[in-house]
Amino acid sequence: MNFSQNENQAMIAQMVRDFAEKEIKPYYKQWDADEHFPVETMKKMGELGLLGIFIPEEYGGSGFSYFEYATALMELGKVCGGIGLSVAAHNSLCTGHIYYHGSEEQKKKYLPKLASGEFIGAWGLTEANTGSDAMRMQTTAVKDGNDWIINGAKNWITHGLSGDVAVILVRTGELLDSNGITAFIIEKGMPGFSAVKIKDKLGVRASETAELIFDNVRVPQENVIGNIGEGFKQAMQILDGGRVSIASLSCGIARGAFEASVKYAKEREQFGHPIAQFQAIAFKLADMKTQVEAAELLTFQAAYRKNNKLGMTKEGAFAKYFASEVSVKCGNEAVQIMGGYGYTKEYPAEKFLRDAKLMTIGEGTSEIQKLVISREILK
Ligand code: COS
Repeated sequence: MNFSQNENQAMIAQMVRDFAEKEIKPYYKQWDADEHFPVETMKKMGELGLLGIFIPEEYGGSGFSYFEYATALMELGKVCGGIGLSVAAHNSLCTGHIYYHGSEEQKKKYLPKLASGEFIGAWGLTEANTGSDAMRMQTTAVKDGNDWIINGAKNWITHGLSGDVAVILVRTGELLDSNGITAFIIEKGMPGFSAVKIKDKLGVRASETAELIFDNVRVPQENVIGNIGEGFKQAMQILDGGRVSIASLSCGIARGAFEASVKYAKEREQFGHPIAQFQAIAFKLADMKTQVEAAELLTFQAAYRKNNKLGMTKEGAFAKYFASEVSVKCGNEAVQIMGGYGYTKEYPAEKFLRDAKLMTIGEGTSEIQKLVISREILK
C-alpha cells in the first residue's frame, strides 16, 4: 500500500482547504448557532466537483476514487463536521445508491444533476422505531397498476427538507424478510410527500436533518432501483461504502481537534511555560496524533478495498468504529487541553466534540460496527 497522497489527493486537499478558508470558515459558527443548512454553499461545492466525487465523468461526476473522496472529507472535517456530513450523505448514500444500483436511464436522469449540485440528495433507511434494527421498517409500498403507493415515515434523514431527490428503502414484502424491502427514487413535490425539520441537535448543526412523511405517495415503477426485494442488500452495500465516508470525516474532525490543541498548547502559558512543555499535555498530544494516524490508515485501507472492488464490509466497519471513537476522544481531549476556554464557543474544541459524537451514531452505531465485525470474524 502506498502511504503518501497521490497527485489528485494533494490537488483535492488543497482545493477543499482553499474553499473552506473562503466559504466555510467565516460562517460555520453562525450556521452552527442557527442550525442553518447553507444550500448555496452546497451548490458551490457542486460546481467544484465535490458532490459527485467518485461518479464517472460520463455522468457528470469528477471520476475520482475513494482515496480522493476520503481526502476531501478529511479536509472538510477539520473545518466543519456538519458540512462534511452533508457532502458525505449526498455522495455516498443518495448519489452512490443510484450510481451503484440504478438503471442506465436513472443514472442519466439523476447523476448529472446530483453531481453538479443542481439537485441535493437524501437517503432514507431509518424510521422512528427502527434505527439499528433497519430490517424491521414499517413504511410500505403497495403495487397499484403500474405505480406504487407509499405510506409511512422515515426519520433522521440528512437533507430531508432541502433535498430535491431521495432514495428511500421501504417494505414491499413480509416483515423481517430480507428480500422484502425495495429502493425507490422520490422527487420533491410528489403529492403526499412532505418533510419536517428536526431541531435542537447536539452537533453537525449545519447539516439539515428531517423526518420524511409519505401519505399515499404515488411513485411510478420506473423509480424502483434494481429489482423488487433487493433494497435491503443494496442498502447494506451502500452503508459499507458510507462507513468509509464517516470514517474519513471522523479522521478530519480528530485531526482538526489535534491541530487546534497543538496550537493552543504552544501558546498558552502556565507556571511560566507553554503548557505543551508539560508531559501531562505533551502525552495527550502524542496519544491524539497516534490515534489519528491509525484511524487514517484504517480508513485508507477500506478505501483501497472499495476502489479495488474487494470485499470491505468488515474493513469499512473497522474504519468507522475506530475513527469515530477517536474523533470523540480527540474532541474531548481538545476541550480538556484548552480548559475553560475549550468549554466555550470562542474556541473550536467544543464543536469538534459535539460534531464527533454523531460519528459514533450515524450510518450504524459503534455497537452495530462491532456486531458487523464480530459476525464477519465468526462466520
Ligand atoms: N452486503 C450485502 N449483503 C448484506 C450485508 C452487506 N454488507 N449485510 C447483510 N447483508 C445481507 C445478509 O447476507 C442477509 O442476506 P440473506 O437474508 O439472504 O441471508 C441479509 O442482508 C440480512 O442480513 P442480516 O441477517 O445480517 O440482518 P440483521 O437484521 O440481522 O442485521 C444489521 C443487519 C444489524 C447489520 C443491519 O440492520 C445494520 O447495518 N443496521 C444498522 C443500520 C444503520 O447503519 N443505520 C444507519 C443509517 S443512517 S444513514
